[in-house]
Amino acid sequence: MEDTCRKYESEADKGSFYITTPIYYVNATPHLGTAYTTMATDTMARWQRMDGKDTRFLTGLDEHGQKVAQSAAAAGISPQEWCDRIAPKFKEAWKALSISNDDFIRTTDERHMRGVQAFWNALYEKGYIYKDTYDGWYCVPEETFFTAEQIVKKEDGTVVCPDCGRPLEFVHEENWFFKLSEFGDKLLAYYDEHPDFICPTTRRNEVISFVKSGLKDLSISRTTFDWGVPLPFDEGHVTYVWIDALLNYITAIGYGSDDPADQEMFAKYWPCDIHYVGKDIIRFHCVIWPAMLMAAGLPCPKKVFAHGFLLTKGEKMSKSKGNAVAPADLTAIFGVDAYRYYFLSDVQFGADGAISMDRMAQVYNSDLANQWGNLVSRVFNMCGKYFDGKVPEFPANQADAPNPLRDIAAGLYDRYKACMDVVDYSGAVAAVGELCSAANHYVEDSAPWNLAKSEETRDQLAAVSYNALEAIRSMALFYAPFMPNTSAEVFRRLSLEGAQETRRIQHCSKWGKLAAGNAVTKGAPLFPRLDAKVLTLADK
Ligand code: ME8
Repeated sequence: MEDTCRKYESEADKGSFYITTPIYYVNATPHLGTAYTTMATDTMARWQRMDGKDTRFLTGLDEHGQKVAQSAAAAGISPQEWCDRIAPKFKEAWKALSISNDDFIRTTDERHMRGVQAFWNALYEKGYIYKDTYDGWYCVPEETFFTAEQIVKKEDGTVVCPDCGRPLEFVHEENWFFKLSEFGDKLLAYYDEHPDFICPTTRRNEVISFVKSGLKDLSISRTTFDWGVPLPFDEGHVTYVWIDALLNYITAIGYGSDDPADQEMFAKYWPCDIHYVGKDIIRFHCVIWPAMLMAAGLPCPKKVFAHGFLLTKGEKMSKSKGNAVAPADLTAIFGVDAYRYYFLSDVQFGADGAISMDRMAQVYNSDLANQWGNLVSRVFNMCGKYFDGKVPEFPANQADAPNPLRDIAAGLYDRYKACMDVVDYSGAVAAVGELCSAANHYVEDSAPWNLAKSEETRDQLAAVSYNALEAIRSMALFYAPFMPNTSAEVFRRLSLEGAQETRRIQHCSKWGKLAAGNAVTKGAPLFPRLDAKVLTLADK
């Protein structure tokens, strides 16, 4: 991956790993776009756990702000009721996609509101806020302020958002302001000293030139509505929703709490290892967020990785564009694991990716049905037929025979880890795919059906079968962060139930750990070939 970044290793490695998704607005239900970030985060979190890191994976919901207040009012219910109706839909959708988050924060949680207020007090004490009048434009759907220089005026006189093209509101309010303008040089110095902070590199360049163009102070409280976290020292003001939302990353791990257990958690996990975000919200995460943390005297995150957009017919998928597809519509056709595999392997993480049903079907059939699924079926069948459904002993007299699978598997951990270290999912998957395709060729070339014809070649048959089974065990380990359910199933069939829960993948993936005598169950195909009729339906 050329346009990438270096590793996210910190000088003081605490053995912990903290990773987050954005917290999603509750004005929409989960769609392929929000699911994409969440799956990518899940895959990285699963990998870090398997690789021995004490991992914390946070996701959640952004429940305050004008947009949510307006949606609730239009539905004739209170904003809290609105949030309470949407929140379970996210939780269910993530569960259905096998998302293994350790926590789920909602900005209406008491722990969060308390933390936000503690943060206000810190900013106040450190002198980074002041009160003034805001006269300017506001985009409610994006919850973003725009200056007169940034807005777009249409021919009919309407003023629209430069980002999303929707009409802007003019706001005249007395607000609290954050002295963001004081942080330009400090931010540039931080980017300079931490070249890996913003990834991929294109985004880093974009942020640097934005900061160099000059930062203005930011309005961070609102007074014309009340759906937000109240200021601890100024009644009638609620926190600007982006300030509220960004703070979730620290309130969820105990910021603002007096409880020693919370404080310990904060010390363990902060600063965050990676914030995953879409490229739409990079400035909030790479400019405003680190400036807020610097103002409060807290360390900045180690990395923000901004991925691209999933597009349908060339447009970003989103609720407002009316082109949102629910993950369940695709998992019903492809299954959860194939869905996860496709988006993480075929779309280069960082770049935009078109959502194509045809391409999904192609990848499903070639990589999963014909390669991974086929390999497991044929090797487990072989084991049933020739070795009574048991892992054969590897014959000592075969130790010096060429063993291409062992050779490939020997370097797999290093190759895979090197890719995951730079957030290259496609590369990590390709490293496992190489072993998979080699194993299919190996079985084909070794012709076990011929070896089975004579007692003289019985040892060779046992060696071929053992090697193929052992390669499968290794692949199931490395595929587990991407396809956790399939790996769990492969391990069940190998009588190694739960092997994907390991915290020591480097050790467990060492060649030869598969014990002879383990029962091997054949089972149904892991990835049945897709019915052409189903695909025609799906494309409509
Ligand atoms: O921005 N392709 O929430 P949001 C890829 N609440 N990713 C997409 C996508 C697409 N078509 N559509 C959405 C907010 N996403 C704030 C965040 S965080 C402190 C506050 C993903 O519900 C992507 O990660 O609009 C994007 O950044 C995020 O959803 C925006 O979610």
